[in-house]
Amino acid sequence: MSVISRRKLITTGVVAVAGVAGLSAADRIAKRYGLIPPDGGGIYGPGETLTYAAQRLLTKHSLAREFPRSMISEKPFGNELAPPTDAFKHHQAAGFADWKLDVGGMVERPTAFSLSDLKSLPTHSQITEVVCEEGWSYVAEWIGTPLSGVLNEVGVHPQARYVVYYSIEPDWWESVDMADALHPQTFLTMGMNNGNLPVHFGGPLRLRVPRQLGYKSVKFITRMTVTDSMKKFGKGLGSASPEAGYSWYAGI
Ligand SMILES: Nc1nc2c(c(=O)[nH]1)N[C@H]1C(S)=C(S)[C@@H](COP(=O)(O)O)O[C@H]1N2
Ligand SMILES: [Mo]
Repeated sequence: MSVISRRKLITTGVVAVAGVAGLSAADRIAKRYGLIPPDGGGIYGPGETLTYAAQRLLTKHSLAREFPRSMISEKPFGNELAPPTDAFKHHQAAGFADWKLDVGGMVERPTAFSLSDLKSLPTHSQITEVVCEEGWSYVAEWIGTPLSGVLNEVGVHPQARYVVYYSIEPDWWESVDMADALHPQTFLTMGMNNGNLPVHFGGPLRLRVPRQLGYKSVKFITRMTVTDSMKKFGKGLGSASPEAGYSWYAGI
């Protein structure tokens, strides 16, 4: 597909969504509001852009559904036991006493947060659903601190557009845009269903991104980088998911 016709497809999507009369206006809007996702240039680019742009324009301030306590799943499905790496086993044996979340990149004050640092920040809880792209889901209570508070602590530069986050588990990394990073339901979680977050479910520290599919809720988080561009991360597509054929933006 030529560059021109791909651009037309992208902007046509935005026109349909925004109801704006004219491709050049839509093109300006898409650029101005950053509606082209990092993986928007791939073969599936136009589709990814339409989904992302549609969500961003229509649901900018929406919340993921929260459930009553009575709907918490009795048998939530944790699809992994623990990362089979020595680094993780050492932390586990030490009761995660030295677990750190390093936050750096485009911030005023790069900081390594211990779990007790994070626990001293305001604690919130949400009862939301984990939805796997493979078709299963469960509802649980997630307890933690909103990522926005941590980002305020470190002082994010105004040009920042994405937050990249890494698991201690090799090859598990993702990113979200600032709208999702600052979203009130995006939590660094350390608790689940009134207890500590079990290793099964990503303990001791998992980022919950309830407005997107389960794979954006990366387990065993150790590191975050704030950036204005995803070009220099991995293959430049925004995260490990598009490298494996899934879309970077996985809104639900
Ligand atoms: N580090 C890490 N994070 C991960 C995964 C993983 O294998 N490793 N699986 C992801 C996928 S595909 C899904 S659907 C959810 C599953 O969450 P659960 O185990 O709580 O059901 O975790 C996500 N986070
Ligand atoms: Mo998944």
